[in-house]
Amino acid sequence: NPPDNGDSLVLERRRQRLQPPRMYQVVMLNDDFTPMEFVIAVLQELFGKDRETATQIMLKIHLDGRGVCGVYTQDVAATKVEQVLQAAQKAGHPLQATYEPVE
Ligand code: NFA
Repeated sequence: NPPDNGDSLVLERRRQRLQPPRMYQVVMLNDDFTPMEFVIAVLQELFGKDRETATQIMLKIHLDGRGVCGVYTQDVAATKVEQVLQAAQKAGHPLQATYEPVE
């Protein structure tokens, strides 16, 4: 990593032209207690899915144990995970989410 002087901004600009930033997928995990309707609502409200797509993703998570909710830059992915965990905690559900780099 370059030192944090003015040149680092130049190097970052160069990196941005050469390759896009690494992307991260937000992954939601199944559990036995969170209501299906709560998961659908989270997918619609926090991830911008329509009801049909949200239902498909929820069922995928329910059947496979995990599913991708969206793909974002790292800072946005981290914020989405925080928002899911906060909404789940507030509602008293054990819903879990994380994020991981896209291959
Ligand atoms: N498995 C949960 C149920 O049967 C539904 C669920 C789906 C939970 C996706 C978490 C994630 N109520």
